Amino acid sequence: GLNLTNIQGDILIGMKKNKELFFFFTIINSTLFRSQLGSGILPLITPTSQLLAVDTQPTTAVNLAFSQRGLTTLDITDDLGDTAFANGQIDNVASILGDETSNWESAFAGTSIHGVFLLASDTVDNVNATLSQIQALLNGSITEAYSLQGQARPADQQGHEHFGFMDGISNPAVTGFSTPLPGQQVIDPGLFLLGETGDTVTRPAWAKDGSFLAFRQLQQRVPEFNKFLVDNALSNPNLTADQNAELLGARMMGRWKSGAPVDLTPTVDDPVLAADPQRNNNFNYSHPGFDLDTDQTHCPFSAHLRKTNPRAGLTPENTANHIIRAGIPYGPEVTDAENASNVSSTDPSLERGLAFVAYQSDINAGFAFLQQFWANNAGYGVDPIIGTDGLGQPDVPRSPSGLDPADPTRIITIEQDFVVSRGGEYFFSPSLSAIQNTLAI
Ligand code: N7H
Repeated sequence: GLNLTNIQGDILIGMKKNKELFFFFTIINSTLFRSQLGSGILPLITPTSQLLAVDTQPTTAVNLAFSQRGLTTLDITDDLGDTAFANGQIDNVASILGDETSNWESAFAGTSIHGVFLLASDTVDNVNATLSQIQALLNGSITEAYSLQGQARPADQQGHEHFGFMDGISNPAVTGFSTPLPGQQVIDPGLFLLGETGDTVTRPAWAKDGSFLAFRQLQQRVPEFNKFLVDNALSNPNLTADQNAELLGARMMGRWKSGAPVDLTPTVDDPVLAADPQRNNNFNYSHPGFDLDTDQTHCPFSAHLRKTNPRAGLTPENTANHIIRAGIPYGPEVTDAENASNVSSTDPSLERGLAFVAYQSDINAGFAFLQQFWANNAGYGVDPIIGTDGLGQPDVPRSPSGLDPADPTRIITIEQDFVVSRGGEYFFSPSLSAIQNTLAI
């Protein structure tokens, strides 16, 4: 089995709290920082084992990860064997990810981010108290480079991202760790943890049981997305106009807002199915007597869910390109004024989106692969949620087919990006023993 007391908790199961602060920092005194890391900070770091049962969960869960620049600042010169990590996310910006660089937060575009503390709790007060404790322990050896406060959406939208869709349903099961639910793909731990079965890259011994964290601040233009659905509502005669708008959104996503998979319930939402973990992930896009290469009556080929994980759509079923997602929404609810105008406010305090977190042992096979070769791939249509033209141009019209079940050849052009990348960074989330024995002095 895996050493769950040594693996940081966010990687395999996620910290799953309603508030999560991403505190990006610059190390200004490497020696002082390293001297405080073992006795001071390490006891606050939450391993996987502590998150498994409610009674062992800390009030505030803490994880810690470093950028390549951060490791270099700490005089850790070993090559971790991942070029994307070594070069930093800015190196991938336009050609691989398709981001428009001018939309990047300046901190992500700059050189000051050495690491990130992930602080998760039920309240912002708890998070801030733990942050103060960390800053006191680090005694002026770091400064804030940037921070992003993630928060679950309110009331019945809890667990749903800002477009309104239930998130966090389909993550892979990890061999030796999780018992797979029906339909859940079972993936070797080495795809997520360095040095475990399935990781074929040569790494320094201390990197074992660490993971690469791909962080992305992804702004969501919610009023624009909603207007698009209304303006392009489908025309199923058995559905109301509202339901036809919902149907279009569900087909773009691959799940209904409830989380029910379109592959299992193609024309109506099914909240009971959505809430049933024995059934809500138990599909692979194939059906008896169904031509997987042409039939889009259930789920469109371009749906976000199908683009980012084609399941049986690839033969043999893909076992190489998987991530574990652990993101959380950020920003406030849509205001009445934004709803009335159908336009997102330009007020920075009203920016909303997804603080996207993906774990993998190989960034070029994980997050970057999914974005570049699947989401941004025009074959079967670019991903209508997160796809870009792959050249770093904003609002380039995308032309997915298959969204209209009545006429799968019909192209419904999307003129606008509903998700705008504000940038991010690649980090390494080391094991607790690596923090103790290699990073600390
Ligand atoms: Fe996606 N969304 O709410 O629109 N995503 N995603 N994602 N995503 C998924 O099944 C969303 C993004 C994946 O195994 C769901 O758990 C939004 C990036 C993968 O079948 C929803 C953004 C990448 C899956 C969303 C965003 C991915 C997945 C369904 C950006 C990788 C699982 C919930 C703002 C490059 C696929 C669920 C599978 C599911 C949304 C970004 C990947 C609702 C809003 C950048 C692998």
